[in-house]
Amino acid sequence: MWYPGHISKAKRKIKEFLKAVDTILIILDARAPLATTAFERELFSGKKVLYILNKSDLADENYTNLWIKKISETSPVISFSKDEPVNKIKKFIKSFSKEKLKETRVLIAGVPNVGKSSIINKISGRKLAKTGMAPGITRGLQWINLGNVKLLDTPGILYSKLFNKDIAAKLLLIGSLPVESIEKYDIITRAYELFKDELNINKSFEEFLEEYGKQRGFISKGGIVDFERTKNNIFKSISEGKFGRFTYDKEVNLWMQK
Ligand SMILES: Nc1nc2c(ncn2[C@@H]2O[C@H](COP(=O)(O)OP(=O)(O)OP(=O)(O)O)[C@@H](O)[C@H]2O)c(=O)[nH]1
Ligand SMILES: [Mg+2]
Repeated sequence: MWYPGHISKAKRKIKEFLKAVDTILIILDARAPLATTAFERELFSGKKVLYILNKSDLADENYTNLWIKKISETSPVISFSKDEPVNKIKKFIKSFSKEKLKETRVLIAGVPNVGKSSIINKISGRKLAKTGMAPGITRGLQWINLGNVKLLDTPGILYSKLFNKDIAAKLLLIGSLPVESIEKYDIITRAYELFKDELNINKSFEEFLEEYGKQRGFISKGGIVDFERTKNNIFKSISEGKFGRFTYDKEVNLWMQK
């Protein structure tokens, strides 16, 4: 499974910086609030933890509301998307800072590609952190000053081994695992199953690939569909919401506050 070296380095760095932070802002993807907790949240035990269900523009609104209700039983949480006014996050962070006048240091954590750096940029009103469509964009830790709030952007982290096929499939569907890195075909087919259930598609993965590849003109030299290119394009498009708004984690009762 995809686990580039910068992730283990990032975990070591996060541990080092923990002493210097008061609050952890965990960014989850609203489409998969459970799968996007697939990292060592125990790193943050003893700290004040806030949650943001991000990319809510790509999730099913009814489920987002259910998730907010569930998570708020144990932790402060809001939903967010890049088109919403950033004041929502600023107010949220400030309402949990210990003393209004003192400096608050907030570490932003989450799996790859959930929008951590985009949030930092929105809050600061400047493009201070690099963002991008692929997971693994942020490589080092970076402090961003916002008056008396200091924010620490961190690279996306993940468990080093993802044993659970469903979790891996959901992370693929939301773009937290690069499709090119998935070698296990059963993860791809599981992801397709989850996706096909949302759209009520009645085709096998092979049929779907064939048809989509032809439509898009992804044809190799011999005149046959380029399955690799088609597959990569499909999963990228799904993760960017081009097929619609879906929530893959539906069982809110599985939420457990660690
Ligand atoms: N639709 C949608 N896309 C978003 C939102 N927030 C961020 N994105 C997009 O998601 C992609 C990843 O954003 P980043 O901010 O780089 O994510 P990150 O969590 O910092 O990623 P890593 O540094 O790789 O861990 C970019 O293409 C963003 O434009 C959102 O609310 N809605
Ligand atoms: Mg980043």
